[in-house]
Formats: sequence, C-alpha cells, structure tokens
Amino acid sequence: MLKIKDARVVVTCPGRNFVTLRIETADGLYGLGDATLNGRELAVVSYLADHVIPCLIGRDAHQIEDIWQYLYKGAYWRRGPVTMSAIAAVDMALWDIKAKAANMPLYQLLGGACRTGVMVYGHANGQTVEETVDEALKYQALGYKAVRLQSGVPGLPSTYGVSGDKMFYEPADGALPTENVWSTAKYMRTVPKLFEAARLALGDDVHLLHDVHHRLTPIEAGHLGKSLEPYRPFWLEDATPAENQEAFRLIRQHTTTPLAVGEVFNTIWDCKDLIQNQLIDYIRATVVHAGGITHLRRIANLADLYQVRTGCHGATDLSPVTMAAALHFDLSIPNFGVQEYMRHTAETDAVFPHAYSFKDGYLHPGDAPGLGVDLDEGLAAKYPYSRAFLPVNRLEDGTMYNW
Ligand code: CS2
Ligand code: MG
Repeated sequence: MLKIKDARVVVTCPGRNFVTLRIETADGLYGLGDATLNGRELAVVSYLADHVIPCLIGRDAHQIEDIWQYLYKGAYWRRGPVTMSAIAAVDMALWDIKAKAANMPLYQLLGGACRTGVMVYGHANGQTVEETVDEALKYQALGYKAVRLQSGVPGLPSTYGVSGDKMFYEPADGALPTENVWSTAKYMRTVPKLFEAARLALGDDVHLLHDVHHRLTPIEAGHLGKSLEPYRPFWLEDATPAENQEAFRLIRQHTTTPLAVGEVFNTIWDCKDLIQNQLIDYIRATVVHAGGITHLRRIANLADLYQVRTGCHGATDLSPVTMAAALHFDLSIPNFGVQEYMRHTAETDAVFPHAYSFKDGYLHPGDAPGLGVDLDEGLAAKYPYSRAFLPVNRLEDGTMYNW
C-alpha cells in the first residue's frame, strides 16, 4: 500500500498560467500532474481542491485504474474539459509515483520503448507567406523533420497561430477576450500559396502541417484539402468543428489529405465514431485534457485497430508536466504518429525542471525515474496567477464564429 498522505494544487504564471497537482504518499514519494485548461484554469483548481483531493487522502496510490473509475463514475456528471482535466492530473501524478516506486522511467512501465525517439513538429509562423517560409527554413536547419505552417491572411488584422513569438505561442492574451475578425474567403486564397512556397523552399523531405483551427464548414474543408494535395501535407488539423463527428464524412468524400483532430476532446466518446468510420488519420487528444495516460492509452488502442495514429497536442499552454507524460506515452505506444512541440519560456522551464531533451528533430523523455519532471514551488510562488482569456472570432458582418 502506498498511502496517499497529502495533495495540493500549485498555480503559477511564469510567462503563462499553469495548474499543477502534487500528490504525496506516506512513504515520501510524490507525483505531479498537469491540470491546465487555458482560459478556464481556476475552474479546475476548485474542482481538484474542493471536490477531488478530499476523496484521495488515505487511498492506495498504486490503484490508478480504480481511482480513475472512482473519479469518473463517482462524479456522476461525467466527461467535459474541467472534469477530465482534473482526473488527468490525478492520473499523471499517480503514474509518476508508481514509476518512481518501481525506480524506472514511466515509458518502461508502460511496456518499454517502441522507437528511439519521438518525432516532433515545430510551429513556423509569420505575418506573410514569405516570413512563414523563412521561419520554416529555420526549423529545418534545427533538424526538425516536421513543421507546421501558419501565416497571416492579407486583409485580416490578425489570425490564429501568428504572433511575435517564434518558438512558443500563447493565444490567451487579454484580461477579457480579444475579438478577432475572420474571413474564410481571404483565408482560402492564402493557404495554398503558403504550401506552394513552402514545398518549393523546403523540398520533399520535410513534413508540412497546418491547423485550420475549426474555421471551415465541411465542404470548405474538403475544398481546401483538395487544393493542398499537390503539396502532400502531412495533415490538415481541426478542419471543421467536431461535435458532429459525421461532418468529417463529407470532407473525406472530397480529399485524400490526411485529417487530424482531437485537441479539444476529453474522452473516447468524442472520437469513437471518427475512428471506427475511418474519418480521420491522426487523433490529437492529450494526456491533460483527455483523462490522463490511463484514458489516452484506451483511445490509442482503439485508434490502432483502424490504423489511426496519434498526434498529441503539445502547445505552450500545456505544461512541461504534460510534455513529459506525453513523451513517455508517445515512446511506448505502437501507433505513434507525431508529437506537437511548442516550446516554453525560460521562466517556465526553470519552474518545471525536466529530463526530456531535443535532438535533431526528436524528443526523448529521458531515463529518470517517473515522469522526469519536477516543480520548484519556491520559484513558482514568485509568479502569481494572472487571468487571461483566449480570443473570440467574429465574421466581417459581426456574426459570432469559431476561434
Ligand atoms: C492549437 C493551440 O497548438 C495547437 O494546435 O490549436 O494553439 C490552441 O489554440 C491552444 O492550445 C488553446 O489554448
Ligand atoms: Mg490545434
């Protein structure tokens, strides 16, 4: 029995807000779990502090699956981003503790390595197509085998994925939501030019990815996918909102461009039909928003039956605790595809010292026992929470739209 003696939630803002759960056992072992839900952080803090932690004290930290079921079925109100981020944090921390107790890196406990490293993609962005291609060339020079391309859209003051930051990207930018203006017509004219210029400049040996960020209707997404086929994109991400999973059938009918979706998914139910009907090629659900390693492995196992690979979300607003957990997961599953890797600020990396390392386009979680990430609570306390909202989008006529 590894009795849970204490658990607390640590909130810090070294460049951006992060919520971390720390669970400690009577034997002095402790584990960390990320519970950061961008723009809604404090809802998960309360869910953990007021509703989950009281239920954890005294339990056996070894019983990861039973505790998962207890928090999921016992909540009565199942699913959803807040509940599943809270459960995810507990799950990550318990796997961290179990691997430390076993004195091995988590991937070894998850069945060992299926590859020598985790291929990642970087986030090239620029105000213009030319600037974006220049940034992509810099990633290629750093050894990246895969690069995501996001450029400004002529005629639109701002758009998703484009900022002054080049190695990390933080969309939550205001004490109240920033209102952006969107035009699908202007966007649809830009993306094919971006891919044509990038393929020309970077050659054939680099994977090119793009995030539509939920902004097209299914038929528009089919059209865009088709127009990019000559440039062989690795994937088109979040081509249309996925609440109606059937919507992807229409996209499939019009293009063979691979489709990736899932960063906003919280359980296997959000993607079961997409996977079983072969409507997607990459599932992007993450350990922090989809119920932790325990549940994400279920999703990956289902996906494997249909030759769907993983492409886990790894944006800057997912903490280094999530990145560490994701890498142990990515290294150990058979149907790994690619891992998103937006870097963190130097302040964040100092608050969360970690064993994972980048080399020649690949990340490796390292071989420290557990997740291989820690939390400097003294340093964290120097960065108090600062409320920040994600932007919203309106069409040019003022209609509320998908950001
Ligand atoms: C994005 C994210 O990285 C991605 O693929 O979709 O930047 C996303 O917008 C943020 O994580 C939201 O907090
Ligand atoms: Mg995305």
